[in-house]
Amino acid sequence: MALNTGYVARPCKGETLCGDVGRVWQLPTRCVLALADGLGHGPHAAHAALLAMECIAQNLHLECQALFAACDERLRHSRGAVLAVAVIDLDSNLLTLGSIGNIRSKLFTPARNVRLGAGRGIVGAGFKWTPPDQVPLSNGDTLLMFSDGVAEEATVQADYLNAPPQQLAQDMLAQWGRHDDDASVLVYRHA
Ligand SMILES: [Mn+2]
Repeated sequence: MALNTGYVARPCKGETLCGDVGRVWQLPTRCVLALADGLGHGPHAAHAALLAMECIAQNLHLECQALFAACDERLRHSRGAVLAVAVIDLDSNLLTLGSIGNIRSKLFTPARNVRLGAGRGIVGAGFKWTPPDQVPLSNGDTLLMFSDGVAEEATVQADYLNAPPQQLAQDMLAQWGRHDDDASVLVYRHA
């Protein structure tokens, strides 16, 4: 993980493979973060989430909608997954956040906390596309993406937002994570 990102995932109790998978790609002018939660638990859930990551890795040049369409096609014969993808354009400082299903994405800035990503459905089972959110970022803004194995109301105290992203991810999981579902947290701090 790069210095300005953090990631942690743990399988639900009784499983060894985690059905939540997150990845970060640092490109010359963009940073791409993705978090997928394969339906259910165990190897089949992990397989679906890994297929999504593989598909994104091979299609990083695509626009958000086309990227989700490619993932939907790739996951057609899998369990399916919920998926959120954040693209940060490092020239324009613009965050584009596409999401299908219940990966939670929250942006913390000094002025406000914003919940992003409203698309419903399952990647691999077809879905009605919902246009991505677009938000300009300032230095220090922190994006948290987490699966439903972490409490929906999970939040970060303002005075804690400067903590290193990896520590933030670990502490979030420790404080808000459930043990009866796969749980994962992906953090990005804009710099
Ligand atoms: Mn889950």
